[in-house]
Amino acid sequence: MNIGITCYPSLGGSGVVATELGKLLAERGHQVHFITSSMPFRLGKFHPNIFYHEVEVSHYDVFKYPPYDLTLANRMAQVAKNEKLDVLHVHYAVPHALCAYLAKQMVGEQLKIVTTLHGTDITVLGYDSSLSSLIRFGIEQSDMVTAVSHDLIRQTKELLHVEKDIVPVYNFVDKRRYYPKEVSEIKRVFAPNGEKIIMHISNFRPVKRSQDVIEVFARVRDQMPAKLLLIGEGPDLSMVRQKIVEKGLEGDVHFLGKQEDVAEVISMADVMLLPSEKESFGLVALEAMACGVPVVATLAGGLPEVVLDGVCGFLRPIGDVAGMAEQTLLLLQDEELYARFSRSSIERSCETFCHDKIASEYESLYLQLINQS
Ligand code: GMT
Repeated sequence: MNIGITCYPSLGGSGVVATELGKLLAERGHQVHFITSSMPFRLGKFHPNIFYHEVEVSHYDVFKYPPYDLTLANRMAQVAKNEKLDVLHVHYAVPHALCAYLAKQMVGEQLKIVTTLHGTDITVLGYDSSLSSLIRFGIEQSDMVTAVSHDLIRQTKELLHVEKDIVPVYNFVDKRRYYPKEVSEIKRVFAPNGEKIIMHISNFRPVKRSQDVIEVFARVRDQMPAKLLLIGEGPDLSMVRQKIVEKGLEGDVHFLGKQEDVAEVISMADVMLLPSEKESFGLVALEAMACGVPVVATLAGGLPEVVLDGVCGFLRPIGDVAGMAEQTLLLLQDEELYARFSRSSIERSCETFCHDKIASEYESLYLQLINQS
């Protein structure tokens, strides 16, 4: 098949999933065309079946706002025609599903549009009355719509009153790259006396409730020696730094910024903390599980579909920092329980969220659409 993929190419779960999916489809012999504003950051090394088509926006003086969406739609139509795309798979409803709809009007019915909903396109933007009707339209006009969790499907239907069938397709993790790595030497750099390592990875946006990470860590740190590693960057990071100083935790917290080789970094952790308020899936939780790291998180969105409570980690109500601290301590202090959770996490990530399984699911959805016409 000839498959076009559009996503947000910078850091973020939806961009990671779209890029990794494209790479898997290329490995399976399909021709994959990325149509994005810049090179997706996880695209990596050359592959003969992967092509990159940059969307370059004109900056004419008459435009108060550069018309990115129109330029993207035009580029999608060009690539669809030139490369004879069978399917255009867009990740994120706005503006990608709408641009794809416009491209289809230019190219013709043979171009099948698959839209994958990732979360904030619905759970945040869906509340924005200046966008919600447009998001609904983009969803209804797609030939097929998938979402990364059952909870996201429920929320999409409730919030936007969408009638269309939405197919659940979970995110995946590539078990050839995500597994417990031997990192004892780098671990010693951050935890020289064998302290336990608690980790949080996010874009530090308000929905991640990163201040709760500090609250949980402070409670754990009161009971046992521990270090906190914070990975990623974002708007709440300065507030987090301030809170760390207020609590006198500077000596026990390390900021690692954005990281490329996440599997290696995650392998240093003993527990992954994800106290989010909204999380349609929680890719970071899955990546941690694949590396054998149990997750302590909230009962938010799709997280309970990923992290089985009491099996691969523990889930507490949003904001229950005392509960999350208690569960983290339980995991860190009971070796037998920890080993069991770690094993179950690896098993679940390899079975339910295996990269090959999910790539096959997308492949058969594309074929279903192509064969319908
Ligand atoms: O979490 C974010 O703020 C980034 C966002 C994105 O667009 O990449 O993540 C969303 O998509 C990921 C991939 O499907 C999911 O794992 C995240 O749970 C989801 N984020 C939210 O729902 C807040």
